[in-house]
Amino acid sequence: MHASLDGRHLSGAERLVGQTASAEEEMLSMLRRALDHPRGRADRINFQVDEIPLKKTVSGSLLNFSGYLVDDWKQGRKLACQLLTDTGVSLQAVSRALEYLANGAAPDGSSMRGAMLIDTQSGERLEADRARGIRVSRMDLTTTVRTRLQQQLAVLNLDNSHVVEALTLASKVISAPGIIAELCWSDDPEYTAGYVASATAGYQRINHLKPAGEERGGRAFFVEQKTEGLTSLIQYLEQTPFLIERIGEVTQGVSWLEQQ
Ligand code: WAQ
Ligand code: MG
Repeated sequence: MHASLDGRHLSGAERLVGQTASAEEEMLSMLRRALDHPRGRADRINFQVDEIPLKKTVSGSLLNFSGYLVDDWKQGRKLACQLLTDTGVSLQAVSRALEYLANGAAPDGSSMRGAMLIDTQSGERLEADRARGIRVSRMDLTTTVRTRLQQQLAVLNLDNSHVVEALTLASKVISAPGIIAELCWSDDPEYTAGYVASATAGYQRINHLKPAGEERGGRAFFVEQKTEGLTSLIQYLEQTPFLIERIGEVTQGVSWLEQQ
């Protein structure tokens, strides 16, 4: 589902469902979501429905979820830098990614619609279109995993759609061959949280990665460049259905004490 208001993107959502009845139900709830959006009532709502053969669907697992609490976004970015370099991404690549995201990674200085693809060593940007970027799509949680995850997040007071969707997206991204880590923060002006994700450390939430009121947000996927090229990686991220059938651990945030 994609909803807009006055020609501007308002809300989007997607589901992988097993039966016609569930598709109907999900479409209704997406319709309501678009009409009751906190930023206004959508004046255009598009639905697209694709049949997906079960044998083409990859079965996935949720990343483990943990978090750090920092006092402000400057600390948050230092922490993100540390977590990313811990995964083997070069300092140069991290610095570049942070700078692009902070300044708006699209050519006009706004947020991109999708993600940057960044070489883990050189920090070079590899995505062909710097306004669109890479759009990760076709991922979802089974109903059982969704319910369980929401219960676990509710205990931490974190059961909101930002967290559930970001954890789902990051779980697909990190499952992709060649991707070492992801950095993300929201483009929602009042939502200051973001995360660093990797296969080894899981989804590490950071409560502040930007100042409140800031509209620029985005995502950077750090990729190890292999000779086989990026076409199949991009195809996987954008097209391959990924259904998360196994839950990860969910643990409470700890405060981060800067060591310098
Ligand atoms: N694929 C790739 N990039 C995307 C996608 C996608 N499907 N959707 C959004 N982006 C990019 C785009 O540049 C957006 O501007 C940016 O990511 C942020 O998107 O509390 O809310 O949907 O643990 O605003 C993370 C923290 C919240 C959640 C992320 O992202 C938590 C968030 P948003
Ligand atoms: Mg947003």
